[in-house]
Amino acid sequence: MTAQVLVEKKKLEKPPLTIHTLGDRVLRQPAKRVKSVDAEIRQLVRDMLQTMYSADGIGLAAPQVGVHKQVIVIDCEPDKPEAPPLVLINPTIKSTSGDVSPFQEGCLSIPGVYLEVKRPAVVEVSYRDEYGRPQTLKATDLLATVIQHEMDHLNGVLFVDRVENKLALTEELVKHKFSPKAVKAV
Ligand code: GNR
Ligand code: NI
Repeated sequence: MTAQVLVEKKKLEKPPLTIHTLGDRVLRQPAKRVKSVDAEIRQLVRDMLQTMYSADGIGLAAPQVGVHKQVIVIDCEPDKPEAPPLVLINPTIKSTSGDVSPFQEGCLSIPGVYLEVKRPAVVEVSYRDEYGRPQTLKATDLLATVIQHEMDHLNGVLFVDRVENKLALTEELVKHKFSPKAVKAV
């Protein structure tokens, strides 16, 4: 029997994991492929889900909690108790649409900062789920954006690296006490 990864969608007073913030080196290190989706990975997924719900996020990538493994959790419907979250292990992009759409993005690792990023509007992604089963998914709209945002985290890339409006970027970072020097060109 494989244990369920599902957790209650609620805020914990003391979340199991700590989220690193912009300027912290761990966010810039690439994540390694998961060799075996086992009980240890499912425990990591559970801890990541509880940490994400506690922080009011709709996505979380393992490098944000200092774990350099290709593990992502996403829940675009955190207020729907019965909607299952999405777990992406070793994700790869199979195709992207030619057309890009702009989206106001935020990141739990850069709290308070919201800026526009343009990304492909549709992505097709292959991955393993929390039981190691291969899956593919075609995503649009917010989900397509969040998947790409999370996959960037696995490569040490943050959404601020992709912001085109550099003036707005600097202003918004300084306003929230982050150093513009922490941004890397992509
Ligand atoms: O909670 C989050 N919201 C969000 C909004 C727009 C685009 C991307 C995101 S992901 C973010 C959580 C996070 O930082 N994941 O890495
Ligand atoms: Ni993020």
